[in-house]
Amino acid sequence: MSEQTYVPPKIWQWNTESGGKFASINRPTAGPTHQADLPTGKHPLQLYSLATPNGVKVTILLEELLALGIKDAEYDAYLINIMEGEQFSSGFVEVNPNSKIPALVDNSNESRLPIFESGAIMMYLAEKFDALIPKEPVLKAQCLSWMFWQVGSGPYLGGGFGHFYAYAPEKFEYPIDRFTMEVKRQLDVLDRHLANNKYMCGDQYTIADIAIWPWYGALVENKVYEAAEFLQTQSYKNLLRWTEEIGQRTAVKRGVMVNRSWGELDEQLHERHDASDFELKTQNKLVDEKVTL
Ligand SMILES: N[C@@H](CCC(=O)N[C@@H](CS)C(=O)NCC(=O)O)C(=O)O
Repeated sequence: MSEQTYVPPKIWQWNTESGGKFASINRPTAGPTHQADLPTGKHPLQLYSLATPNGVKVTILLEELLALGIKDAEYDAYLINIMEGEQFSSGFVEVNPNSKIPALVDNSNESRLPIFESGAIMMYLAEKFDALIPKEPVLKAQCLSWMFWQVGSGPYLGGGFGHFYAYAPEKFEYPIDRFTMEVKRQLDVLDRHLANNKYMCGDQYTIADIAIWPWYGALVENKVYEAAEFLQTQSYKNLLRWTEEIGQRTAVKRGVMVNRSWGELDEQLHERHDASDFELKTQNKLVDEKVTL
């Protein structure tokens, strides 16, 4: 146990110096901080996002729908820089009062439809285009059980384990122990299920796989938090098999590039408006273009 014990005051005060990676954007109030409209492109679907695990759930799904030949799933994707506080603009808050990416606007209905929460966006798109979600009620219920498992479990991984292991200003044993225990339990849940199932819902690749892969696949492949050794993720063999298989899909490779603003330049597609952008508009191409102009 730590020698220093925090005694909460009678009334909590906002301490702007609390530190941690997200200290500059965290605040205890909602609502816009500044006036700025969101841009709008030519397609009915407008996505405002960033290529974090929650963001790529939606871009992978949209790329999978397009790969199935569903042309109406064409979309414009705009980058929201959360470290610069763009999720607090008046335009973004109007679409998502919770100020978190991803947020989607569908202009194809009679009136403009803003949707937020990655799970709600995924269900909406899968049902709208009648794809990647089972039609039959029993299978659909099983699929949604796993999708909502991710929505409920993910915050223990990201906001709990990831925050205290990788982002907190100091390492504290108690929260790291608590969330490591929970995350290892979750990895075991997935590993046991995938021992007898090709995908999360049996033989069918669905939105449940697309919701779970960006978080748990990235964790076991050491792409988030640099915690693979600490968590001994190589021991979850079935989860690794599933992670690798999904990572090979063309739509998944495309989806993870959209709204990505870090890493290799040829893997960053800041905005996506057309399928050709993957070949023509990645950051390495845009940088080359500037050099030759
Ligand atoms: N439950 C939400 C979580 C979304 C979320 O946490 N988004 C993060 C990035 S992964 C974000 O926008 N953070 C900005 C902030 O907290 O100000 C969902 O699944 O859509």
